[in-house]
Amino acid sequence: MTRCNSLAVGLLLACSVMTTLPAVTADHHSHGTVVIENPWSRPTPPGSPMGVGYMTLTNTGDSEITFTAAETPRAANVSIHQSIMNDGVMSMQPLKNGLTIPGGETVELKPHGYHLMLEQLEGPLKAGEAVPMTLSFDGADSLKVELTVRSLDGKPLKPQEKNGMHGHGHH
Ligand SMILES: [Cu+2]
Repeated sequence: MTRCNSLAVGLLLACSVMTTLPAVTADHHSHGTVVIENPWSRPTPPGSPMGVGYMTLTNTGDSEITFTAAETPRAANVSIHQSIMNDGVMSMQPLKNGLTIPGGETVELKPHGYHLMLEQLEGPLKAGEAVPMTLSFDGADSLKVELTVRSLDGKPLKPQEKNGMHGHGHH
């Protein structure tokens, strides 16, 4: 008898929770949350039209989101690319439909994998510089990040190898 009563109470509670939840969480389901870690780039040689962008994206929400686009004042266009190994040759292609990140999952943009392509650079990317970028998503709010331009070998910054510049102070 007591068992029946507690079961009935439990069902009642479950019902009342279920009827109130959708209204409360509607906003959370339509807007996932993305956490960006370690956004970085590489320096580019003078005259090079292309730069790269890497970062780790974590979808902390419970619904799928899609990383659709990125833009920066430092380049005319930014594409999301995928590197593919084909017969020992690395090539890359744009992800036309963006990069989908399931709820709770992390996707890493890194060398030889997914990456951002900064096209038609306004000028060379220099080691130590911060490149502002806006990331756009389907299913989440857009985000502003800054890509740290690392030294070419990815190690902490150190003085560049001098190239024919030893001697007197003037050039
Ligand atoms: Cu690329």
